[in-house]
Amino acid sequence: MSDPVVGPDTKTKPKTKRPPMHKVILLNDDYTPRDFVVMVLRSVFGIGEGKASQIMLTAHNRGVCVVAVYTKDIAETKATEATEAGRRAGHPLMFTTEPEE
Ligand code: TYC
Repeated sequence: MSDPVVGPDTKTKPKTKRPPMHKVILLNDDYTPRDFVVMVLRSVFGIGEGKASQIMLTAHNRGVCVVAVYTKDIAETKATEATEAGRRAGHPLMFTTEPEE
């Protein structure tokens, strides 16, 4: 007897999908000093001075600004760390996350 012919497993997806990405979003408030926001963007997200100032100003003027995009875990960890840095200094600074598209 010949062996049964087994075709390729069409149900197995190739494992080339990138993980879904999540945005970290900076929210404006009326109290946190601008310099403090820039300092947090630089220290927590490793963003340079010029870009950090732009992000801060966009949030200041429009209410929110996307800071960066990461995998879910990293986005949540950084948003918490940055919000916590504000809280420790007595500022209401807030970062949130949301899935990208
Ligand atoms: N609006 C704040 C102020 O006028 C500065 C600020 C900018 C705070 C951006 C938060 O996400 C922010 N002092």
